Amino acid sequence: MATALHNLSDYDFSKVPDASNMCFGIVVAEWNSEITGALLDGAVKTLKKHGALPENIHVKTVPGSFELIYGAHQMVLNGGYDALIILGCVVRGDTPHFDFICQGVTYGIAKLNTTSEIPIIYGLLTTNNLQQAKDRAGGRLGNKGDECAVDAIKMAKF
Ligand code: DLZ
Repeated sequence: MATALHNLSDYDFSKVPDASNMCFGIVVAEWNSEITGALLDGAVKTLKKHGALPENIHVKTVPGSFELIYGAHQMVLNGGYDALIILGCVVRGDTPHFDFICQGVTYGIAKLNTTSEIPIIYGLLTTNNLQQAKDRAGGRLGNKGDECAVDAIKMAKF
């Protein structure tokens, strides 16, 4: 969780394994694309910083966060990945829709983690407003995409 005391982009570089022999899949939602685009930029940049080759980072887009489950499942079935990252942003609205999407994606990705042979890193921002999302997508609290990339490398090595 990002807080005033924890920046999502802060980590110990020396504790992250070399990623030059690893292959990553990223599924990114088009909804709130200003935010998810920034998350994607952060994730790709951080994977490359640790040696991942551009040709070993495969990005697929889906319409909204709910489709991240299907997208990740298809990438698992395609095979060839050491880890996957899902990136989405759900902003609370006036109806309970927010809760259903957040719960659905969280449950779906959690289940996929127990049934797949590779780890799937959870990069879903669930915020009360757009400003909270901006703060966590390269803003004052860092970039959730950076955090997901570091976690993907560590879990690929796990
Ligand atoms: C419908 C919807 C709404 C209201 N809000 C968001 C959102 O904030 N973030 C997001 O990624 N997707 C949203 N969606 C779209 C759903 O995730 C999904 O794409 C549609 O319900 C179709 O399955």
